Amino acid sequence: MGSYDHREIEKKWADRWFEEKTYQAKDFSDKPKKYILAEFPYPSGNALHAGHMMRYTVPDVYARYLRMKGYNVLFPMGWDAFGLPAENFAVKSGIHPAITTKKAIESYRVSMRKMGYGIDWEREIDTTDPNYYKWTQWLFLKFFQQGLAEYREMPIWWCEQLKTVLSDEEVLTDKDGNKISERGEYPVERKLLKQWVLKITKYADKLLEGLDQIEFPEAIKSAQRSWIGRSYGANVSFSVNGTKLEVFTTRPDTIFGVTYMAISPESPILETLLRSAVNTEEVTEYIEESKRKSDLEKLKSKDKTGVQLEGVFAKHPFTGENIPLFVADYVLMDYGTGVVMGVPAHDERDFDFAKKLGIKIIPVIETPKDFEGKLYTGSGKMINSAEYNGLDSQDFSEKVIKRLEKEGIGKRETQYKLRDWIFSRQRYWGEPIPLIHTHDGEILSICDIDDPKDVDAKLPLRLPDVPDYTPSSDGASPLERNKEWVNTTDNEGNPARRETNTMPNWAGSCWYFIRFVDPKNSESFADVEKMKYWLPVDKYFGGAEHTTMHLLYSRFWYKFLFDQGLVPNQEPYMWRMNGGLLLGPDGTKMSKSKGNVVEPMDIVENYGADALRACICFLGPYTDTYPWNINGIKSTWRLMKNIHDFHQKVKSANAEISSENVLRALNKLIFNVSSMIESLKMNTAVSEVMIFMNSVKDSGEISQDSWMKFLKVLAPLAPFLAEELWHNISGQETSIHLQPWPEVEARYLESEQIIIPVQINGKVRAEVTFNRALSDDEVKAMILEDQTVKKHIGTSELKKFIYVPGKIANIVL
Ligand code: ANZ
Repeated sequence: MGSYDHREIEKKWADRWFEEKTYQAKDFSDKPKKYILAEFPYPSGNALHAGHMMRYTVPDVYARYLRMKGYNVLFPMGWDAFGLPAENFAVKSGIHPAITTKKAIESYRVSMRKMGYGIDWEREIDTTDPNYYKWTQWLFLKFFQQGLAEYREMPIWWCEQLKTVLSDEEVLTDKDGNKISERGEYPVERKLLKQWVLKITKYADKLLEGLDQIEFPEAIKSAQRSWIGRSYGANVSFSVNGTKLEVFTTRPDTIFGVTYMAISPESPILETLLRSAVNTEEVTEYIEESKRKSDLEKLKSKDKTGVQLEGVFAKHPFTGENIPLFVADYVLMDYGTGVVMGVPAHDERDFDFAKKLGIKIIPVIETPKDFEGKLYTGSGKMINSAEYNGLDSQDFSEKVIKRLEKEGIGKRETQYKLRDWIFSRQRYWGEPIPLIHTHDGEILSICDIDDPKDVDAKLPLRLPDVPDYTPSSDGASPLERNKEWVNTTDNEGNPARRETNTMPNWAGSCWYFIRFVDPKNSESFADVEKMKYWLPVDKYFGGAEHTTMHLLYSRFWYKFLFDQGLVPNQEPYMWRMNGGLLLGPDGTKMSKSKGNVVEPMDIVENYGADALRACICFLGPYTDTYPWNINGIKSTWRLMKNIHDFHQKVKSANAEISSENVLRALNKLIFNVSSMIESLKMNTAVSEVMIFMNSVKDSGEISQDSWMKFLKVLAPLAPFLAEELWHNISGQETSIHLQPWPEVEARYLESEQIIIPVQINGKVRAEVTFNRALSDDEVKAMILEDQTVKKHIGTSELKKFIYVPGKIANIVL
């Protein structure tokens, strides 16, 4: 062995792992399975970018560790390759997106291999591959068959520059309050267009309830909960000249405090009401003006605006009093009924509005004595509420609902903030929607999805290879121009037209984790038995930006498929962690214009992937955001070189046994690194390796056997170097990455005994003392055998057992 040459070592092993399929996951193996998933990338640009390094390195270290711990690990990778960025790049460069995408995928694949990710390459998938999107289309048709895909006129965000519809999530507000597209930052406007929607709202309750079954960080759960935004309340009818004006309220108890009603400027009711108003012109002007504002601006603005519909009044359902009507843009059309009963005494937005427009304010709930705010929005004793004075407001709320229902002027109601998901784009680079519009206006599937022969004959509906894929100036899909493709016939041979919209970016990623289980299946989207073996995903790593989009969309697909009996469980991902960002060396977001972009492949070339992996891990916990630090890579490169050079000393010294000091350091290393990787603290794992290397130099003799154990501990973090040295010293043919993880010898640990508190249903009920070196399963067995613990469990069913190594055990009954 010569000096440390990372280029030679890494090239050699990257190729061999690939040829030998070292990281192949085995279907139906007897070993316990672990499905570790890191969100697959969008292949654009030249190679992996810096952000990917964090996103994949930490999950890869974890997956490698689990493999050595004896699990049958599935760590797959693929390409989420349809969508806007590829298409925009194609439009700009004049190169067809199919070509640019293919090139990008190739370079991503190369850079992932260079990074040493332990991927099962046999399972690679590409969402733009017709063999893949055949099933994306089939799944869409399943939604269509079940009435969950609908063609509907929708108010949508339209971006003139991108010539496309954008979802709420893809629209941002700039510093001047204007709405802009997330991609490209172009202006966007509201338009009414016919769109395909998937009825995710039908799954709102299931999506909420499912959150209790899975281990997602509380921040992600609460973001999904508020995105879904379930509110309980009632719909109440107010009558206006004989017509009904219905409102949704979460506070029926404030009904006697209603002093005005406010209607959204977009409400269709206004057309009728305007006829009775005396100031039609003024109101119409206001309506026009409000079209130019975004929902967020209308809701958030402290400066509420509105105009009264003069000469028209609503009748209070209980008192019969006349209530003035206003058009006000803080009332949104697509929430509740688009009409609000104004209770300025107890609702902040109503209060601001009433103050501005001089509307009277009637408190109906007694303000508690110690209350200091300007406006009491809580519950309490009813006042100014006729015969109900003195009642508790929550009891009164129930009474109001009962009375409304009895009198037929209202009913209990639940509302959601979640909107149905617009599932079509007027763009070229996406999955074609496999539907036709018949000459008499019917919409039909192009195949019978329950007939395998028909499916095979008609799907995939290929994206035609068109020379001109630029968006049309009228907003129609570019496919519209391809008359040969568009004009088709129905089953009876009558002329029909193909649907020309394509699916959104998110379609392919809604089910890719299912396909990894059985990527080459041509008869179904995945084999049932394979799904039963591998699913759900055990650990899912990804980006925070996907909390309310991909992560919610794919849960929705999975729940729907479960209801159709097509997948084996109710939740796709048992556990989730969002990764932080890697910033430029200057601590700001990496961007080409700022010139602070770190190119991972340059670093791999200069310092090696092992050093880069260790450096990334060493930066800090996965969930945090850090600036890139060049000194970090220098020091991890030195670490690799030290290990490499020390290896040769160990080999030539050829010691029979290790000194006590070495054995103590080694066992501490094994113990600590195990628990650190298990709790995903790769940063401290790297520092343990550094500590070990420092101590072992002056700790006396180190045997080859001990050194090989050290190499195994190093393997997940620096897979290339560990492999090279392992083969050099062990004389074995089999990869180090397929060796068992070394066992801790407890007698060498400084403090052998540890005490672990045991929580049962949230309360500490016992403390159990055991040897540090026990495996997690042994610890579990010991805890469940403990007399005090047993007593508390009694005959209850054990729902969950969580053990945080070395810290705490949690039992849920
Ligand atoms: C009267 C009232 C009194 C209300 C009170 C609240 C407090 P969440 O909790 O977010 O679901 N609302 C209903 N539809 C609306 C719309 N389209 N645009 C804007 N606001 C709307 O909010 C429900 C409450 O928001 C409803 O209850 C209604 O005001 C308002 F002390 O009715 B409430």
